[in-house]
Amino acid sequence: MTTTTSPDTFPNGFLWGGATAANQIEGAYSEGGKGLSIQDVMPHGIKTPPTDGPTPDNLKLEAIDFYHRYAEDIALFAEMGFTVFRFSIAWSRIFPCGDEETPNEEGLVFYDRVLDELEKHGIEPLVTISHYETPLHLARNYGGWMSRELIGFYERYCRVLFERYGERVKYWLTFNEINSVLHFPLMSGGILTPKDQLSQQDLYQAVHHELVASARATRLAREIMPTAQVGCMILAMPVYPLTPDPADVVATMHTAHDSYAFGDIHCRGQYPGYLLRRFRENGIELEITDQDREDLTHTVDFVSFSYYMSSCETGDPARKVTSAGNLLGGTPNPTLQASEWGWQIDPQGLRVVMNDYWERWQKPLFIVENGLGAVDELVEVDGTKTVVDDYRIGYLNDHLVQAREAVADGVELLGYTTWGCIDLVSASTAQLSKRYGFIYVDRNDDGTGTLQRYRKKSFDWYRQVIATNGGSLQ
Ligand code: BGP
Repeated sequence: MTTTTSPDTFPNGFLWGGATAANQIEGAYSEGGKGLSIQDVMPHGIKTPPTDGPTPDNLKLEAIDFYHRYAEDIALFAEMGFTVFRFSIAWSRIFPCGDEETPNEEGLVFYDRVLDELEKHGIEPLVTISHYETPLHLARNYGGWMSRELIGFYERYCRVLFERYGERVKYWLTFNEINSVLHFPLMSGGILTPKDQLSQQDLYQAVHHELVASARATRLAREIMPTAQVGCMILAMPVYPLTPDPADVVATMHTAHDSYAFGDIHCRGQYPGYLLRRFRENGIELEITDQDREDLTHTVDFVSFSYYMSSCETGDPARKVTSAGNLLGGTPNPTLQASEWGWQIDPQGLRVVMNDYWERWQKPLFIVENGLGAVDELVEVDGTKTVVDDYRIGYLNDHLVQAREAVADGVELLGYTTWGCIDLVSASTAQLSKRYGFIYVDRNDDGTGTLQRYRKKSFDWYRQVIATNGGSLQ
């Protein structure tokens, strides 16, 4: 395990908890008046085309049944000492098609109940407004975020959420991993056109619409909930030059710009020069209205991000490799080990990315995803079923140590939520066997299992970390 060089600890009031997304935990895909979302037709994750409708092999249709078991699950989070819980609201529970005038009351009531439960345990909610869950109707009938009309639908959805939950929810995230739309147009942008048939023009227009929608949500939040804090959410994957060759360094800069652009716009309120240049040189002419420009000036209060891994970049096409397991691709780093799914494990990269973002944007940061997807084995220890997940403890410990280093470097960090604090369905592969949780859920990739919950060894470890505000880290 990495050792810390600093005696500093996390700030007082630091928020500790876990993160989830509606489509990966709730199930009940057609209950409570919910409409279909794109996830209901994505049974095998991001690598395969969508199906015509929901199919029995789609684990997300039932997921881990949080829809019916939320009280039990939140009680377990409370037992670990969570002070924050990140979850998303399923847009298609509130607006089943996405383009209705009035919301579905039953959907709103479900989240009232979730918030009641969190309040009961003194857990602060952190709400993602859109986490890879565009209503399917918007994807099929409008072309997803390629259509400007989605800005209005999203704004209406936000207004409903802010008016309904504004007094109970302080922290909001507009779009999960907004930069991922460049890589996964369906999952992140509700765009059914296969990526290889999608023009850069259409893709960046969709990006623009999401960015404007995010800024409008921020403005609306300030009007309706003056004390709310709105953050953008970025998939952070630091990219290193494969060699000291300046050509590799320049290639690295270009790849890094893909992610920086989203933070730059959210934090500075305008398009950066390097992106405008890319548009010019590739014949991309976006429709950007004066109103859009004004909207974009409503910048976020904080920057949240997911962090799992880093990768390398090279300017030499012969050396460029896209390793199969990597979320965004990228050339593997020869100095790092990878997870069972090929994600390269790099705790120090977290410190690097935190310093980088802080220096670039000068906005408080929030780590809203970090964790290890691994195969777990349920075993019996002293008569109790559990998982001895020392590998997960090691991963999280080492990342938290580096986060603490970054705090000692002067980075302002609001909190930390591990990804998939309870086992859930994977976003990229739609498996349940890729487990992240402190809580094991008895459900298998073939759909069998009792859905019963079991505390893993990491459950007690995390409780200790929270109780000591990180003091127990090694
Ligand atoms: C992020 C997503 C999450 C989550 C996580 C882990 O990209 O925001 O929804 O799933 O990655 O990825 P996976 O589930 O593919 O292992």
